[in-house]
Amino acid sequence: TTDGTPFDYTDRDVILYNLSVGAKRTDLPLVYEHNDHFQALPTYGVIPWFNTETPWTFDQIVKDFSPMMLLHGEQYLEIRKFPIPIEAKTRTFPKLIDVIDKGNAAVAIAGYTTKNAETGEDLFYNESTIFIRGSGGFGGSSKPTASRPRAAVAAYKPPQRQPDAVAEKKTSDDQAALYRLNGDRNPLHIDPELSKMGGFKVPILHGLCSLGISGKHVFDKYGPFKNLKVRFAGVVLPGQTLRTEMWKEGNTIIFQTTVVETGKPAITGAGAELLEGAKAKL
Ligand code: HDC
Repeated sequence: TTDGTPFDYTDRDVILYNLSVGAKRTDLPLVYEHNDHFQALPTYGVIPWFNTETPWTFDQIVKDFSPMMLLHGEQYLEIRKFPIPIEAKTRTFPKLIDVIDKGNAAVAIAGYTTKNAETGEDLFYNESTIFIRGSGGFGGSSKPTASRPRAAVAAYKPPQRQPDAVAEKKTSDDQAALYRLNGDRNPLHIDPELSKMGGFKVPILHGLCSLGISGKHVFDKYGPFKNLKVRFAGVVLPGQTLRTEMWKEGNTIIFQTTVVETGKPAITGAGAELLEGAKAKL
């Protein structure tokens, strides 16, 4: 609707989110609402837009759409208000940006502006790229046609040198079961029968969970960032270990995330621009 889709959250949602991307009970600013520095991780901004009603459906914009063939391809997040409120009533306004025909697959890109429902000010802006296997060949352009924010399409490439920082997190076997309580109840992440239909032997981890874990690695080392962009380059299974390699180039942290057990990439082409004047320590 033109009024946007409402999403209200409280400190409970913030704590659940922080825990679901790797915060520990000892990270008091992330898990304890009475801590003086209680805060949402910057990547909490990928939560309020998620269940936004759109004036389009995938059936209308691509061929032979099947929900189990849909994968999260890329995500761009911009945090437009600091500090992130620890509770808020929000409304999100969607727009379809581009639909690309990759032959076998279709790629759909949409943008979502999340506003504070009470003040009208922008809180977050997201651009989500969805990769739909088997839905290409509808006669669309094979290259992007829309103009997009610079940081959303930046070609982040790690420099040749060794990473400036590395962090690892072993996900739990129950990681996706926990993460879905943030709002993405896609059965691909919990239901073995349906994930098999999508081509996966076991339910896979949410792309946005890997984004949150990697984003926390960047945050732990370098502090808050004003935007972040990733490509989900390979599937992650709950229980696997994610290793984030980071390079600081000026005000930008370029990073990539690998599945330690297999050596395969999970996140590539990723970067975050740091919030100026912010400090690394919680
Ligand atoms: O990269 C492959 C892959 O498997 N990636 C991992 C996907 C993943 O695990 N995502 C997270 C889990 S799914 C999820 O969380 C769903 C969630 O519940 C719902 C999300 C959103 C809901 C929103 C509601 C509105 C794969 C399969 C994506 C691509 O691999 P290949 O088919 O081998 O492709 P490749 O031959 O490498 O490239 C073909 C063309 O596609 C482009 N491309 C590749 N990976 C891309 C991508 N585009 C966008 N995102 C990606 N991740 C390539 O550039 C190439 O294009 P071109 O031919 O023009 O160079």
